Amino acid sequence: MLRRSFLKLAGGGAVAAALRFPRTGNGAAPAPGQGRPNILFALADDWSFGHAGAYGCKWVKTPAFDRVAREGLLFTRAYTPDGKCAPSRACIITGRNPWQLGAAANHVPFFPPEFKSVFEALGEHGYFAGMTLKGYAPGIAKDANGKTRQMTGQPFNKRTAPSPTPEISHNDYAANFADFLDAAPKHQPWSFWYGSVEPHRGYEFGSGVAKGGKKTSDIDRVPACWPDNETVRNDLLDYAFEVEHFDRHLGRMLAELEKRGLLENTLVVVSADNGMPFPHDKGNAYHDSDHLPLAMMWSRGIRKPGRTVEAHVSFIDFAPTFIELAGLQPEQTGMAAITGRSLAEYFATEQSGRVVAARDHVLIGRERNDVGRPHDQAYPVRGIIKDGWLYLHNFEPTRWPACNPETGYLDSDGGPTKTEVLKSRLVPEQKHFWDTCFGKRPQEELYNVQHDPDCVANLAGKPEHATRQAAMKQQLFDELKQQADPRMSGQGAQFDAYPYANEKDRGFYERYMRGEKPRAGWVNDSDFEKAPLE
Ligand SMILES: [Ca+2]
Repeated sequence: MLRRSFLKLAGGGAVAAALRFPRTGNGAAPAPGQGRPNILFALADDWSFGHAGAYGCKWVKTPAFDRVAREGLLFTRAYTPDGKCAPSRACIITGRNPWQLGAAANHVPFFPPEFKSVFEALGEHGYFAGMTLKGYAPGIAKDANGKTRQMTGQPFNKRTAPSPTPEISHNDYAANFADFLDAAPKHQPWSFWYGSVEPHRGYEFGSGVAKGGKKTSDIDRVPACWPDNETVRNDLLDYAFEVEHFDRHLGRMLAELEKRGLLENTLVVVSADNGMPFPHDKGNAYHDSDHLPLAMMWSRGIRKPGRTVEAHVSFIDFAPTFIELAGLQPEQTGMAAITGRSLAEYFATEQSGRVVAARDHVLIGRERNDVGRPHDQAYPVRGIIKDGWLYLHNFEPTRWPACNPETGYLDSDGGPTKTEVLKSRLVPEQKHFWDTCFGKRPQEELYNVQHDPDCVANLAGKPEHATRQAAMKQQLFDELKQQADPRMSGQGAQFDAYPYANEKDRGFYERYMRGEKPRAGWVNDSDFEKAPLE
């Protein structure tokens, strides 16, 4: 069957059936490997929305991402429900929101054995599942018998290569992908999780200029939550240089698929687990924390490539998409009930824009990210993004949002921009940067993210926005109740009680204040304030 007529068949209510059983031209049974699509899931580590050529950015060059968008779909409103590595990845692999995942709502948890991942399910249903470097992490995931789980597939990490800076991984991701393709049985579909650790910190300071050929003047704007100076601009360019490393390996993977004749029937998904590792972004619940780049291509299955999808989509939508493309019913998978909704409805249409009316908002939130508050407590937040507005509800506003100052603000990765913002606390005309990134926050926050994407002007409590604020809170709480969020039934303290899986850092606050020197490798020594702040 020709591609066009297959896609015609795939329209309307027949999407799932048609996508499950694409046939070859002469009506014969599908050729080996040409039935169910392969899945290449490329996940950068800490990359924010907008920082790709396809979104018009000039100082981050991403030809491979741009190609995926051009030959497939570019999403402009894709959000993780939780802007931190482990909980975001938990949402991806389960199709459930963080508040539906018990201990896996937290960063560095003991991942509950009862939640099967979509890649484990695909592996049980005929897929060959592989991965490289960073899969579900950081956290400890064992099955009921104590055996370590491979929740994103079997690892392929043997190949290494010299890295452009000492801070970039030696993993030769693309070569490991080629090894995986060599190992994949020829008559099976496969899934591969490309788990880059770029652009996670640290960075080689000045590498964006020295090695990436960039100029600090290339940056069109510095977000309003940080000082605009050469140090911050260099930090941004060093981040850009690492994004480009991720993208280069993606480009090599696409070329490898093309060479092997596999690109046509591979769904390629490219995104990041959370926003950039800068204060106010990664680990928070602001717009840049959770709003992420996303592009997908699949020559055989996506109609009218080059479309832009403006609907709100959530990372909990990936797992049901993969299940649908694998021709499985959710109940066959053995996974806990999925909250997300398959994105395949965007593949078989010719329309751009929102397409599905129900996708007019997303829910977001956070529980415990890093340790560094008394008793390993979280900074619990829930939020909703709708109609260009972000409403946030902070459940424990007396706590420090980025963790306690005297223990290094551990919820914010150390780096030049964090250091600049911390310095601003002592400079009266700049202290607003510190207040925005690290100061305590009111219970409710409301931002017009179309006009204030950096979320620096909190409009909650303003009479002219009271109706919107109340309506957004109502919808958020109603939906969280439907999803059995423990925060809605007074049981939220359970998230604080789940132990941090890394014993070395558990109870960090009390141990540090007792005079022990536990070492938090992701921040700088200068991040620790000499005394508690009010
Ligand atoms: Ca991350």
